[in-house]
Amino acid sequence: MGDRHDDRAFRFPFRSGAAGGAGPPGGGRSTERLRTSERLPSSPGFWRSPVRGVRFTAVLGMVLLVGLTAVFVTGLLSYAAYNPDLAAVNDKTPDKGLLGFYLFAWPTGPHWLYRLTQGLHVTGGIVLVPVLLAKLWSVIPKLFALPPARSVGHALERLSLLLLVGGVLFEFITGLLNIQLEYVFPGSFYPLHFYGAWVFFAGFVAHVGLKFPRAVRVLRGGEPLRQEDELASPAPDTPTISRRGAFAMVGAGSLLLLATSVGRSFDALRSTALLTPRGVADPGTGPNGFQINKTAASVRITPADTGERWRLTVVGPAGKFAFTREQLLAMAQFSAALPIACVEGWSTADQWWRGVRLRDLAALAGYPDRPPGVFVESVQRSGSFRRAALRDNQVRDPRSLLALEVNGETLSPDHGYPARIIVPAAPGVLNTKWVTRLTFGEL
Ligand SMILES: Nc1nc2c(c(=O)[nH]1)N[C@H]1C(S)=C(S)[C@@H](COP(=O)(O)O)O[C@H]1N2
Ligand SMILES: [Mo]
Repeated sequence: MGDRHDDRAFRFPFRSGAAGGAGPPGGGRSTERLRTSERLPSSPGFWRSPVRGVRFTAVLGMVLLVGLTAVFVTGLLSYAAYNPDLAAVNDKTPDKGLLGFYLFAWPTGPHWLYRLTQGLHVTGGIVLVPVLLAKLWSVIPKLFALPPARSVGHALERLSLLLLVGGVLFEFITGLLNIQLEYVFPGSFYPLHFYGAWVFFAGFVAHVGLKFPRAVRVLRGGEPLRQEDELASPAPDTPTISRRGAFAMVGAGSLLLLATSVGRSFDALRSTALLTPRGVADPGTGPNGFQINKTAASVRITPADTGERWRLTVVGPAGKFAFTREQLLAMAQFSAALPIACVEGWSTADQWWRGVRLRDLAALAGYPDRPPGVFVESVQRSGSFRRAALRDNQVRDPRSLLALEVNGETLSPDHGYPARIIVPAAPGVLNTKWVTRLTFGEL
């Protein structure tokens, strides 16, 4: 092994100054020193792929500029859709302070809004993995370049890279773990992914500010001279793949991931979503035969909890009222075609829900005109999604239901029998199953 490296050092003698001034430490000129330095990743001659170069990096950088921006923005939207500014039950990051500056009242239309934004967020993130890995690979010589900092400016730049690279890897790893395994985190996934996103974004903005003009110049101009290309190896190996071939490989990797991921958002393609383990329970066929997040059994809901003794309690200024399922079925029934769209990125086509409008229940509770928000509780005893708060605009929407039936059949136990919430454009988390109590009022 040592022989091979020696050989290489002789064939491509390293000349300091030829490649961005990262000379051997101490300026050693003896053959002995050169040999040692060539073996270290801090030497530009150590990195020999002829594919590396500023053009390769600039192209990938531009793809990531667009792609990661889209993933970041849809991520912020996803967080807003949880209504964390509404009530403590919805808020997984009570210490977010200024970082929550952008939160807004999540709308109820178009009814597929969250299905779209979260599908883009998750599938987009998955598809960008090969591009991200290729981009990191393309600049890896710089990670080892010596001296670690040439100036204060350079030191600051490298610090921003730490935020950027650390942040982006952290976000991808936590995101992928969450959609694959769920709940492998110490505490909640949300604060990790939310705060991590802002750390990443700070580094991202700094990096784009520093590199964008150069990337544009590189992409506009022709192939740069080797001396001007600090990412090109000063001692390139014989090519085994062209640069175009390398792009094709990255693109093919992304397409493969896309092909095995988009199915999570479309019923007809569900079986192609090989990378989606969301098949906790086989939903079976028939009216209730669509994706199930958690089964009743998995959150320890027994038939006794939802049987004869079950009541829906409605609370408001008019008092406290309890209804059996039969009484609810005797009220005016309304229908709405709405999907389930989970934070994990999967969603269903529109299902045909039928039940009592939330605004009618609000009227019963004492809000006949402008209904306020509602605090929803299920019979589930533990778990973070057993309760949720909904906004006034969500209660007001005539499509927001306490559903009793789906696709013309009684709700199955796993889809929330005896009654569940369904709200247009809301994330799955807010569509509480096995509901037993609705408290209307300012939250
Ligand atoms: N009580 C209760 N309701 C719940 C949940 C839960 O864990 N407990 N999970 C939510 C989540 S995360 C989703 S995506 C939807 C899924 O609904 P489905 O299983 O009917 O498709 O239910 C929501 N309602
Ligand atoms: Mo979900």
